[in-house]
Amino acid sequence: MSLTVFVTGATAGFGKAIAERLVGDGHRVIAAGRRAERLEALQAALGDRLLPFVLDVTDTSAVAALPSSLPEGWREVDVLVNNAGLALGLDPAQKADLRQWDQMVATNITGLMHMTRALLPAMVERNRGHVVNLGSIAGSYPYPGGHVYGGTKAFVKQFSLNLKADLVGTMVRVTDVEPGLCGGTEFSTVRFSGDDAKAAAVYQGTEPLTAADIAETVSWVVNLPGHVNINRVEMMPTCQASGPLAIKRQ
Ligand code: NDP
Ligand code: 8X3
Repeated sequence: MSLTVFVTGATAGFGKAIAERLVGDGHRVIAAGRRAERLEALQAALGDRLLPFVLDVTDTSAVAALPSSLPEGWREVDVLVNNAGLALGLDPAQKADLRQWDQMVATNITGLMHMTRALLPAMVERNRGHVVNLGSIAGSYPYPGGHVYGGTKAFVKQFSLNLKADLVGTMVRVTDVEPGLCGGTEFSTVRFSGDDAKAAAVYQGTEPLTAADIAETVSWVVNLPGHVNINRVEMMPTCQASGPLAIKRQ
């Protein structure tokens, strides 16, 4: 069955790989993001089963106008992949930039929340749908400098579980995909404000997850039969593990 899938943050990284994979699976994808030229390039590569849609998820009016602002034939969204998100900075909380905290909350929490609220009612009405959220291991395990980023992903995890509680009795599914270290995306370049050397050092000497691994997971959860709901998928590269609790000894 061919689904209509709305992917936020499809101009790079996971979102782009998810769009490519789902079009390859035979679905239609609304690829959203702020960089129009990237979306147009994606359509040029993938064809008419991909609709480029310029959207900033922090623009609450533009998000509230969904799904009516979509072109005719694209308004019945079966699957929403809330992927747009970012981490900014790695300084300790006492030195962090408050504007960066606000931007992470606006994107990773408010944007995801508003996108869901805009598209969920029609899914419930049709008694068919799926919300796939991009959480992170940072939502379960703390690390120095993770403060607000980890907090936003803890929100994504709990929001996903709570959505599921509200949707029991409908055929609308909810999944939180929670990856760990993943290379080859713009995530660390964005986190370190364009400092490519600092970004590359994050992955040095590791074999991290790839965007294709995440896309395969999203493809798996979306293409399962409708009665199967994968609640959470926590995934790490084999070279990563959760660390011990910190103890400062005298
Ligand atoms: P990238 O930086 O490569 O991609 C992020 C995407 O989000 C871009 O397409 C960007 O598009 C989009 N985006 C950012 N802000 C907005 C906004 N306000 N409105 C619309 N789109 C926006 O990151 P990844 O692909 O690595 O990460 C994707 C998701 O996965 C994020 O939620 C991230 O937190 C999460 N994640 C990443 C991990 C990793 O190690 N890479 C691990 C675990 C989770 P544009 O700038 O064009 O708008
Ligand atoms: C991205 C993974 O460990 O950099 O969510 O927070 S991490």
